[in-house]
Parts: sequence; C-alpha cells; structure tokens
Amino acid sequence: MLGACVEKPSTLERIKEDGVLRVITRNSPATYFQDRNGETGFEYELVKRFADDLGVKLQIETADNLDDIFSQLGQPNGPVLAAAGLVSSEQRKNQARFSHPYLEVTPQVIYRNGKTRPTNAAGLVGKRILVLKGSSHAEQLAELKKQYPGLEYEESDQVEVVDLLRMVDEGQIDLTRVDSNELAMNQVYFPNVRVAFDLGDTRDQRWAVAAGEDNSLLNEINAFLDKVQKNGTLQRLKDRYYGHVDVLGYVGAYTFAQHLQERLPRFEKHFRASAKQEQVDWRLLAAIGYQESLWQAEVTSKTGVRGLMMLTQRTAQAMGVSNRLDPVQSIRGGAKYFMHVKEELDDSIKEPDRTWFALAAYNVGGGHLDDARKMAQREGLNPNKWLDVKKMLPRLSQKKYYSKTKYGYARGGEPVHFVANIRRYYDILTWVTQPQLEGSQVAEGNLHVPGVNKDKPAEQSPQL
Ligand code: BLG
Repeated sequence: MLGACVEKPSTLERIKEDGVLRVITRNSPATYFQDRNGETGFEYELVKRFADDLGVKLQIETADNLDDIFSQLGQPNGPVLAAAGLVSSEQRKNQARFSHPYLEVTPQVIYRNGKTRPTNAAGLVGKRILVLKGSSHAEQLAELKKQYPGLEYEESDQVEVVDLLRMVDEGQIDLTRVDSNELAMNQVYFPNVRVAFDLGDTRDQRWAVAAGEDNSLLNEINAFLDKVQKNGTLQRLKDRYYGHVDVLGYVGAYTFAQHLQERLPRFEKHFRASAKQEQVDWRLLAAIGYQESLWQAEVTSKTGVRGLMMLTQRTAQAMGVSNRLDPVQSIRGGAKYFMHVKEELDDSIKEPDRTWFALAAYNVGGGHLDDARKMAQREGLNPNKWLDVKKMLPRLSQKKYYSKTKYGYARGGEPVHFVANIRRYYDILTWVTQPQLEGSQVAEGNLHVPGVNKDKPAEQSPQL
C-alpha cells in the first residue's frame, strides 16, 4: 500500500480542518481593539471577513511589538497570518512573505502646532524624536542617520502610535513619524498634532504569512483581497476608520478634538446620568448633543429651536423641560424624547437600523419618516433598512413627491446628514471614551484613548 506517502496537508487545508484561523496583530486603534460591540479595528474587520469566507473561526492574538509579530509568525505552532498594518521591507522579506496590498500609506513627520515646523529631513536634526521600536519608521531613520550623522532618535516598544501622538500633542517629544492612516484615525483626539511633511515614499500595507514554500494560504488571501477591493468592501472599511478627516474636513476634525477636550467634560456626567436613566449609551446622547449644538448650552437655531439638545418648544413641554437653555434639563429631555421616538417605531425595524431611524425621527419627526418608509416600499426598497429609507428622505422636499404624502413637505435632506454625522461622532466617541461602567461613580473628564491609560506607564496598560 502507498498509504505511507500521504502528503502533509497544506497550511490552508490545516486551517480548514482545525476550523480556526489564528491571526497575530497589535492592540491599537488602527488595528485591533474593543469597542461597544466587542472586538473591532480595521485589521480585525478585514481579517474577520476573510475567516468568514473560509468558514472558520477567527482567533486573534496580540503581540507587544513588531519584532514579536514576525518571530511568532515563524513558530511551528504559532499564528499563521499577521494583520497588523505591516509594510514589507527588505529586512522583513527574510522573515515573512507578504500579500497583495490593501492600504496605501504615506509616512509623515508629526510636530506640535505652534512650534517650529521642520520641512525636510535636515530639519529633524537637534529634535527629540521617538518612534516605534522595530518599525519601518525606525529602519528608515537609521538610513537617514547615515546622511545626517547629527540626527538623534529613540525607539520604544513600550508605546503605541496613540502614545506617540499624545506625546507630541502634550509637548513631551518634538517629533514622531507615523503612517498617514494612523494620523487620520487619531487626528480627532489630538488638536495640536500637525503634519510637518511627508518623509519617504508612499508604501503599501500587506498581510504577512510565514516564510516558506507553501503558497496555499497566501493565494487564498490574495484572492480575498482582490475581491474586497473590487466589491467595495475595502473602501467602506477605509472610510469608516480613516475617513473622519475627509468627512469632517481638517477644520472639523481639529475642532472636534478641541471640543472633546474643552467642552465635553462639563457635560459628560449629565450625559452619563441621563443615559443611565433611559438605558441608552451615553456616547450616543453625547453625539446627538454635538450634532445639535457643538456642546453649547445657550444656542438658538434660525427656527427657534433651542439648547444643547435642540428641543422644539413642543417637545420641551411634552418632556417636562421648563428651561431649554439649562443643559441638565436639555440633556434629560433630549434623552427621554430620543427613547420615546425609538419606542414609537414599528417593531419590524431592528437594530442597528432602529437606532438610525430613531435619530432621524428625533430630527424630522416620526410622521415624515413614515412617509419616507412608505415611499421606499413603493419603490421596491426595504422600509426597515436605513440604507434604503435615507435615499427617499430628500424627496420630501420635492413637490412632485411630497404632494402625495400624508405629512407633506419636510426638509428631508437634514435627517440624512444628521444621522451620518451622529454616527461618525458616535464612532469616534466610542473609541476615545470608556463605556458606562456598571455602578461606577459618574466621573468627569473620563476621556480615554483605546489601548492607552494616561495615568499609568504604557507597559501597565490593560490589554483591551
Ligand atoms: C425636531 C423635533 C421633533 C419634530 C421635528 O423637529 O426638531 N425634535 C426635537 O424637538 C428634539 O419633535 O417632530 S414632530 O414633533 O413630529 O413635528 C419636526 O418638526 C431639532 C429638530 C429640528 C432641528 N433640530 C432636533 O434635531 C432644527 O433645529 N432644524 C433647523 C436648523 S436651522 O434653523 O436651519 O439652523
């Protein structure tokens, strides 16, 4: 019998047999962390889709630094795939094989607004520079040092990119060098952080598998990456994680970061208290408050709607709010009204869409929202899906459509922007703040960057 000659299973066959894809990554906002729904992050979401396609479970492991990622990838019983914002380099090609690219990034030198801005490599000399140990940034600075012997920099494996940006923001170091996507994601937390200049060529992020001959997994990865590139999934993920600056604009992103530090702390305990009362995520209430008033208590809109949560007179009365300009009353009334409109929604609308519909109703009223849902139904769209109904809402301001509806004209474009902005703020807030802790005291200024604890040295940071 030739039974003894049975071939060793390929890596891909083994993964399918075991039913598990073991992936190594970094615990950082641009890769993998925990948010309100559990595990998340750009790399996590991409690799989760890959595991789903393979029909296997995803098992995430985290390494403290980049060198560890590559050494663990080579272990016989180690993880089979590294998805950690990696860029291939000559040095790394001996340790691993890299996939097709999925994200283009540009290395950028970061400085603090108000300090002298270096504009080229020579401007790095004489500055306090800190970068991630073992990173391609460190590798390239080592190269630059040959040309500029006066260039000094430090490497650390005790920090993540968020720490580096925070240290620049707070003036503890002069400069760092990070990839453009990491800055894009973090810009909204650090108002003083600015790009000095792009240093180096645009590079591609890729997944890595262990060095060797077996191409089974790598081929499958490449086919998957090509597919998500073509079907738009990749673009949607990029927009969700790195699109803040595009959506908010540079000014909007700086402004949000500033307001997060300067305005939110005053109201945070009130958002938390009302959230607890109404059984809703406080960060969603805070996001509504930001959209409505940029966290300002004494505002009045052109249409006479007032206060931090922008209550109409009618809503205020119905919610028992006697002074709309009192932020505590406004937040309480807004929270109560939000939950009220949510409960009024049709049972057929399920989460997460239910939350987006409730936001739209908060802004445009339940009647107009119903009109848009009916329109969706007539168009063969799904009246329970926000993605479909939001296409109909702007029609409520066109006579040929609104004249045939029950509630008539409405500025239907407004709730579409309203919901989109709130979702964006909500995402950002869930990345920077901790969830409402059970029975915790309501604390002020509880801002928190994922993976980093400001009060403790980085090595003691909780693994999220
Ligand atoms: C909302 C009310 C809804 C009301 C709709 O208007 O106000 N929401 C609140 O008071 C919280 O109750 O629905 S209805 O009762 O079914 O009619 C429709 O009238 C508020 C909106 C209006 C909007 N902001 C909260 O999102 C607003 O102020 N728009 C005008 C902006 S500006 O004047 O052009 O700048």
